[in-house]
Amino acid sequence: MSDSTPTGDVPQGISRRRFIAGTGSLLGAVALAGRAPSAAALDTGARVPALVVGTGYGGSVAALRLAQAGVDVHMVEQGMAWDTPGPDGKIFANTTRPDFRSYWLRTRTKAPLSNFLGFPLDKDVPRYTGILDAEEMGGIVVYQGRGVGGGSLVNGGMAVTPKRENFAAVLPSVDAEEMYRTYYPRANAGLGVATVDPAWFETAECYRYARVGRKHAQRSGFPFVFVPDVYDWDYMKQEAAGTVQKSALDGEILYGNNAGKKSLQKTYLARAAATGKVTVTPLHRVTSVTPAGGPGAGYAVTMEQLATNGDVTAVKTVTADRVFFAAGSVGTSKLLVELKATGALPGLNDEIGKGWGENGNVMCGRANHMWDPTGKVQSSIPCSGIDNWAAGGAFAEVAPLPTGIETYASFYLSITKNPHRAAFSWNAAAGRVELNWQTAWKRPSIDMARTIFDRINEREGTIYRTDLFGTDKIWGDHLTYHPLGGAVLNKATDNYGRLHGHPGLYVVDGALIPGNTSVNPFVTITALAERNIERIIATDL
Ligand code: FAE
Repeated sequence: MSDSTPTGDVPQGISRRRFIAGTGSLLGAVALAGRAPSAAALDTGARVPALVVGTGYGGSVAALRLAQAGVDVHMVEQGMAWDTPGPDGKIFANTTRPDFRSYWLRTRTKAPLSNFLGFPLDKDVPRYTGILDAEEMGGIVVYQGRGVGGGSLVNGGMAVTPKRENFAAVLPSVDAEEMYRTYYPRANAGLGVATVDPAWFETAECYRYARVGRKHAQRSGFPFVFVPDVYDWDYMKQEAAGTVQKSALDGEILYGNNAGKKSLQKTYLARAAATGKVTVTPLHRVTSVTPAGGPGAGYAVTMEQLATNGDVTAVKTVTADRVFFAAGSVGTSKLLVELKATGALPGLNDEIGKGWGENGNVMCGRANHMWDPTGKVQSSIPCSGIDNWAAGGAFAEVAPLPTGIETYASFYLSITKNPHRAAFSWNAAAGRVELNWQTAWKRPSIDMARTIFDRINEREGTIYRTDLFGTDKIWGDHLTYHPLGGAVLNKATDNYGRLHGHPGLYVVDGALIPGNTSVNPFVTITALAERNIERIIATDL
């Protein structure tokens, strides 16, 4: 779940110092400017050497590394730049007070937790190119970030490297040794990943919920692990001390974070901007990519310019020598499936659109006893998890429930070894791409999550909450935060993301990963992009 000025309403000098303190020398001085590439209009008829569709993790890595190799890069992003404060002086809306900035072209909010204590939480909002997309397709709601920075604008920043023994199931064709030696460390450094200070954790009121989560996990015999994050932990300590504007401790996460989170705008995109070779065109949606002529002529890329109410105000076509698809698992898959089916990219193979999964996401809450309060003020940034992957197929993030009141609730997002994979297909009559995910396919995920929470409930004498996802509904099984796949590595592409059939077209985002990463996915998406772009630069340019 961030911005070109590090905060919306904190004086810039203060926030920049905090940011420097939290990132150290890791990212280099350029990143500390915290500035995304300048926005520039791309006009019809322009010719660019490299065009990147989307500005999330895969796109940001590709843009930075191409620019460092001397290539001029143009990034096209359908969402907003998120660099201008709204009427309240802040760039992003608070999680508890969604407004026009919060949702992508919806007239009613669609909060992942739809209810609380029996009351529905959703409300009407003006239709706007807001930051969080709740895309409903094929029996599942797929949450995604929209704007310069992609998912890094809205996510919890949990930066988890999968266990080495699970890696073969994540990316079977990739040399694990190389990933763990070179590309995971490179991704973690580039993202500014760090772990909470364990001594501070023990006393911080805002992590009471995580300590309760640990106690319950350990009493039932489950391994409890600290999980790294891209939040500036030093800034959070100062939030707790009351010396800076509160962000994580004001519950900011889902609709953007106005201070301490190191989104891509502060890391990869800031470094890309500092090369002087990367520009971004926000509020433009790529709709077509097709060969511009004979071999070597590049690709004609068509895009729609969007007004903030979603209306199309112009259609533009430019030519790009190379196109990097980085529109996210769903965005890239939808584009490629349509372009193959409609004949714009006839050389794509039959793997396009296949191998999509939701990282086995399922949520639940538990009702604790009165002697186990989880805290009125909870940091919106999770820092820990329960690892029952090997024994029960579930890794559960100990998640916050930052409501501002004492709820006595423990809340979890589980990532499970769900075996089901869906496919995208083109519905010609309706003129849209569809996904054949089945609601019932979440059953294995629920069973796997229960390997943890049934046992904890039994040990603690507690019960599941039934009021968070409706009335009398335990499981948040209707959604995912982690869409993966649809243009799987070494199937739809070669082993480095080159699309079959069309030289000069590449996939660099979460679409490459076949449905599951066993943990939260963005470090793996980043590391894989680092691996692939290094090879592409060495051999294709
Ligand atoms: P992504 O970041 O989604 O970027 C794609 C970009 O392309 C977006 O900005 C789109 O607006 C843009 N786009 C799409 N279509 C077009 C088009 N046609 N033309 C132009 N632009 C387009 O892709 N992961 C973790 O590892 N840890 C977490 O703690 C975590 N928490 C999450 C919490 C929430 C609420 C959500 C929604 C996600 C969370 N994730 C988390 C998932 C993570 O953000 C996601 O895997 C990555 O952002 C995916 O990266 P990609 O580069 O694939």
